Amino acid sequence: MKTKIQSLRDYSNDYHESVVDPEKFWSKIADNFVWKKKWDKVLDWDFETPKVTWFENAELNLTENIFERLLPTHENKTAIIWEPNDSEAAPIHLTYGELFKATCTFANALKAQGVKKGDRVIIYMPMVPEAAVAMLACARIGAVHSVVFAGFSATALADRINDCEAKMVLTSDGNYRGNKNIPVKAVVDEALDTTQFVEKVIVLKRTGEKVEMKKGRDFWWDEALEGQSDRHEAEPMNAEDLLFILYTSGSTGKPKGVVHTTAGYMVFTYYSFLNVFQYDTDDVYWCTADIGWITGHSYIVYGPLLAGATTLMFEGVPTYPHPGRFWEIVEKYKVNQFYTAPTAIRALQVHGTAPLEKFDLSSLKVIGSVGEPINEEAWHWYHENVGKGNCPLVDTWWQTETGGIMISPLAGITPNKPAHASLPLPGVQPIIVDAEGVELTGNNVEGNLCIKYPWPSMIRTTYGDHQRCKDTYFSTYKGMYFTGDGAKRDHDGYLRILGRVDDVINVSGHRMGTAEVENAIDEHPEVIESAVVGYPHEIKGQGIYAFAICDGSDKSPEVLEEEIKQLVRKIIGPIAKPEHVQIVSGLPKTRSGKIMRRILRKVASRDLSNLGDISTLLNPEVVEDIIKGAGLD
Ligand code: 7RM
Repeated sequence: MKTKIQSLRDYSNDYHESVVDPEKFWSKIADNFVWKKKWDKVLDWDFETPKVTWFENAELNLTENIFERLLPTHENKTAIIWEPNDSEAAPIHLTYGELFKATCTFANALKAQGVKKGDRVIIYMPMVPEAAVAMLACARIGAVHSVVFAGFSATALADRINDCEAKMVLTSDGNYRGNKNIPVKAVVDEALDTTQFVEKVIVLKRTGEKVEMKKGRDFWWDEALEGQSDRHEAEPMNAEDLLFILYTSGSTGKPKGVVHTTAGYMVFTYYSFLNVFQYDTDDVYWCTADIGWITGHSYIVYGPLLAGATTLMFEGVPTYPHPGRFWEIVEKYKVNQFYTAPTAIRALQVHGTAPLEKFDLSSLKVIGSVGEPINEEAWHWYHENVGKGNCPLVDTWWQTETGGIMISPLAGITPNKPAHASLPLPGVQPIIVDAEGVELTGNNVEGNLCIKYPWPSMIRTTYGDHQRCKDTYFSTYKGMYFTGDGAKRDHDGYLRILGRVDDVINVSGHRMGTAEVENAIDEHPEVIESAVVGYPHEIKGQGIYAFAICDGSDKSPEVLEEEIKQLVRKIIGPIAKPEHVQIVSGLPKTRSGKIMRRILRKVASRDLSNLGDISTLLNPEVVEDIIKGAGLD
C-alpha cells in the first residue's frame, strides 16, 4: 500500500481497508517511521472509560522521525521559511540540518535549566522560528509543551500555568503584530504573580524593548543557549507518553487541556498532511494559522516537518502593511499550497480583487480552509480569485480534540463541492445521529456529528481530569465520540458541517465558550447575571452578544457596556471581547430556571421571526423589554 493516495480509486480502496482492518492499515502507515521498539498491539480501546492506546509499548522519539530519519536526504532542504512582520526585514531560511542543530542546542539548554521528561513547559511566543524550535526541543527531551496563544491575557495564561503546573515559560520581550507591538513579557510577569509552579522563564529578544528580568528566574534565550552542544540524543518515549497539552474552550467551565500523545499524533498528522494537500517534494507549503492553535501545531510544525516539507511561517497579519500582504508572500516564495481560515478570506474579500491582481499567484496548486464553516460566497470568491478557478479547494473539518484533519477533500482527487468538507479521511468513521443517538444512515440526513471508531491522533484525556473528558465527549451518545458539531450528508453522500450545536461560539475560527465569557462578565461588581450568545457576523463568522443585568447601578448603560467589554478583554483577551453588550432588566428563564438562549439568539441575530412559544417562561414580560432595548420594536 502506498502512503500517498493518488486517485479516487486509491482513496476508495484505502478507505475500505482502513475500516475492514484498521490495525493493519495504520501499522502499514506507521512502518514509514523509525521506532526504537515496535509495538505489541496496534490498537486497544473502549469508548466507555474512555481508553485509547495506539501502538502499545512502542518506543520512539517524534523528532528522530523528522531529523535522524530525514537528514540523509533533507540535510540541505529548507525546513522553515520565516517571513517577518515587517515586509522590508530579512526573512530566515532554516534547512533541516540547521533546524536539527537549533533543536538539539535548545534541548540541551532546557535540560541545563532543569527541565526533565514529563515536565510541562508553557510556550507563550510570537510566530518566530524559535517557537517551533521550542516545541521540537520539548519533544526531543520528552517535556510536554503547552502553547498558549500570545493574544491571551495574563489571567488566561495564569489559569493554564496553574492547571498543568508548568515549570517553565518560554516567551519574548515583545510581539510584533501588524502595526502593534504587544508587550508579552509584561503579561507573563503579571501571570506569574498569581502562580507558584514556574521556576524559570526564558525570554527571546524580538523587539528589543526594555523588560524586567527577575534575577534567578528570568534568562535571555541567547544566555540559555551559551555553551550548549548542538548534539542531543533523543529521549526514548513510550508511544502513549504525552507530546503536548493544548487548551481549548468548551460549553462549560474553564478551558480544558486537550492531551495528545506521541505515536498516534505523529502517524496521523504526517499521513493527513501528505494526502489532503498532496504535497510534492519541492513544494512550498504555507499555513497562515498561529502556533497557539491546533492548526499551527499539526499543519505548520509537526505534519509538514514529518513529511519533509518546506513550511512557511508568517509573523504578521493579512492586512499589514497592505491588504495584499498574503499574496505578496505567495509570489515571493512561490507558495504551492496555501491554507487559511474563512474569516481571513472574508476580511480580504472586503478589499476587492485589486490587491490580488498586483501579484503573481500562478505557483498555487492547492488552497485550503479551516476553522469554521465556509459560506458559499466566500468559497467561490476564494476559489475564483485566489485559486483562479483551477486549484482544488480543501475545506478541512477537524478539531483540537481530533489532532488532525478528519473530513476533507483530498486535493485534486475528491471532486470539489462548494462548502462541503466532503468525505472522511481513511481511518476516520464519522456518523450522523439524531437527538437520541440513533445513527441516521443513508443520504439526505442531518443531525449531530459523531465518530464511532478511534483514530490515531484523537484526544486521550483532558489534563488532570479524565472524568471531564468522558463527560464532554463520550457521554452524550454512548460508545461514540461526540464532536459538538451538526452535519448533513447530501444526496451524493458528501458531508457538510453545519457548525456547533452546543454553547460554543466560533469567532473568527477561535472557539469561545459562552460560559467562559459569562464568568468574566460576572466578575464586574455591578453585574448580577449575564448570558452570552453568538450571532451571525459578516467577517468573523459569529460575533459575541452579551446580555447583563445590573440592577441598582448608578452608571449609565453606555458606561456599563464599555466597562463590561473591557473587563472581558482583560480577563480572557481581545478575541473574547463582546461586539454588543445590552443591559437588561431580566433574562428569559424557563420554569426550571434555565436561561432560554434561543430567544436571546434571535434578538442578537436581529431576527424575531419564529420566536416560538414564550408563554411557558417564568417571566415572559422581560422578552418585550429585551426586544425594546435592542431597538427591534
Ligand atoms: C481545526 C480547528 C473546532 C471547531 C469544530 C467546528 C469548527 C473547524 C471546520 C469547522 C466547518 C470546517 N480546531 N470547524 N473546521 N466547521 N467546516 N472546515 O479549528 O478546536 O479550534 O475548532 O471549529 O465547529 O468543532 S478548533
